[in-house]
Amino acid sequence: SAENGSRLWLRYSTDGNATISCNKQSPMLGIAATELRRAWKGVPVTLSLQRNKETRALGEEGYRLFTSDDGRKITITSAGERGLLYGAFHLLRLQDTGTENLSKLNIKESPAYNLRILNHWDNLDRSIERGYAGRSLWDWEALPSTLSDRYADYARANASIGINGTVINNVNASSQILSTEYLEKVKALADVFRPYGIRVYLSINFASPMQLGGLATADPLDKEVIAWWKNKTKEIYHLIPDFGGFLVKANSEGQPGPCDFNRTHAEGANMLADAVKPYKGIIMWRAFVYSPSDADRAKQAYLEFQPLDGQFRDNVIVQIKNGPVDFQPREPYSPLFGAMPKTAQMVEFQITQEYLGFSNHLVYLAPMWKEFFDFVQPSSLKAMAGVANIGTDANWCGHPFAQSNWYAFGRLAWNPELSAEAIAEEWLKQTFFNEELRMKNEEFGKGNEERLQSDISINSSFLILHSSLKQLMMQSREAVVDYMMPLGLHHLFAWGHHYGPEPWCDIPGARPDWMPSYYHKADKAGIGFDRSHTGSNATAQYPDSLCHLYDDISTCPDEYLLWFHHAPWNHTMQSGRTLWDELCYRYDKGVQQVRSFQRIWDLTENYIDTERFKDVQSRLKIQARDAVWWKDACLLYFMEYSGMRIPYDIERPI
Ligand code: GCW
Repeated sequence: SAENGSRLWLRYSTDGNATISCNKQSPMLGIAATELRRAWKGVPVTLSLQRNKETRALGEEGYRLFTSDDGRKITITSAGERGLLYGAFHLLRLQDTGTENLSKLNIKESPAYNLRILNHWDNLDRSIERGYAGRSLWDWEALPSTLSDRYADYARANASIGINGTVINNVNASSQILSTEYLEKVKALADVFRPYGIRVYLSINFASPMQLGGLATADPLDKEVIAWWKNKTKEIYHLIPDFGGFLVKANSEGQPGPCDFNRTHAEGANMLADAVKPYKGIIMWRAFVYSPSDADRAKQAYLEFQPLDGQFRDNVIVQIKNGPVDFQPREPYSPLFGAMPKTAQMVEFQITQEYLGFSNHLVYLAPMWKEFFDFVQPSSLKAMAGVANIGTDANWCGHPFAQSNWYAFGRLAWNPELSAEAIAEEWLKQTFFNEELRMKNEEFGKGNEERLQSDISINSSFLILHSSLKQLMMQSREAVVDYMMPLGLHHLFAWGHHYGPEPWCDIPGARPDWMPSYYHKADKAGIGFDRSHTGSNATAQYPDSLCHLYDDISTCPDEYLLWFHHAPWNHTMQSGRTLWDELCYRYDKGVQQVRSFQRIWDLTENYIDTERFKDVQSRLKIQARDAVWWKDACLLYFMEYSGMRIPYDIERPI
């Protein structure tokens, strides 16, 4: 059945047997208590809403979770209802992962960010831009009168990992979303999400006053425009009193914005910020801007936004993608982070795998997000947003392992200090190796002692498999970098769909910055984009120490080499190989790794339900074929420039 994937990481059995009490009643506390009643098997638990010094210090969403001295009861206490909800899910997670001594709990938690937000690129016709898991969950036709069960399931899953906001429509926004008809539908969703601690936000089209309001302009300094937004905001808050605010993509990829009226991004953002201010709303203003111009695309967001530092209202947050180009398998971090000390900033990660093999490739993204935090101090950010990978597919995300990316996003937004490995471990235990499977494992063991003894692969058993799967997840991001775009290469994708390789793509008349050759710049002399001082000088946007490191070809780390330099084919790499040979080895390594993932996965057959086993197995086949496709396409193409041979110990192109 579709059961298996649909339960996400919340697979715990429903034979809870403990007494659960709560010192207050509310819809949210009711949810927290019900979760515990259903599944908690242990000493009584009390949910205690309490405002004292300790709970206030932990904040409305923080909590303390502790066992009494005699070990006979557990208390979760918080100053806010959401804290109790998160505490309840925390306790269930501990039970499900079996990682702690439940009789001696003393945990204090509070989130690193107050805003932990999913961005859905969902259109009103239920298509999803860059969505690979079916259609949009939001059934606009049936709303507001009919509510799908999945709305609450979605909210529950988010609450279990601490996500507390959702932007439900695409940043390429239809102004229709602000029509009264649609706002009533949005309200219906907000009402479902509210008891799970989730606020609704909307993406808006900057030209809405014209498109929807019939005004002649959308100039943010125009009186009528200002009044239009004020009225619209009032209408929204009347329907949804805890509405979160707006997300805006302006003057980017053809979207309207303040620059159309010769105003700055700050002027546009501030006008909206003033409209939502009385209701405590916020504006998330995206910095994803670039246009076909002489300036290197990687430099443009910085060039446009950095000079505006200090000009934004305090309820505006500039939302910046992790890298300076666009969600590539590996990018250096965007130098705009840290460059606007007087402006609130947040990071936008992409959970949906637009450039990472869609829902076909197994790629665990937490290592990539952690890499970003190697460069950007978590505390320098105000919030975290993730572009969702969720759709109507029975298993929500397409690939069963893509669920781990939704999970990891939530966990990191709660605590960016968690390691990618710890999160993988938690997720695996809850998703594949919970009680139900432990039992299956024991049963399998019973009649099969002999086989277990003799067959090494079976004998590798449950726990070893668990650690192999964790390794597989941990290696998966580096593998995709290797088979798609190693050594700092980027954007070699085929036109439009961003799935397969097309480094040779050349469409006459098309935007040059949408052509792979703009990025790889392969020629007889070498390959890579010179962003050093001899080229676009993008390196100068980085803080001094990194600027020097990246700018000098002899110190630039291999993984960013072709991002920052046009290197000669025989350039000596850190491994001692020539650039060309290293490129060949990396592509080959990526392919080999995916094959090793297949072998590891095949060992899980006896431990995992057939449905998910087969699903992952067949997707890994696609991934392995795609990896070969990438390797062959890129090496055969670049070989024409390098004029060098593919080393003999590497698999020949097919
Ligand atoms: O990653 C690119 C995508 C577009 C997307 C845009 C953006 C929503 O290819 O589909 O549009 O970025 O982030 O605005």
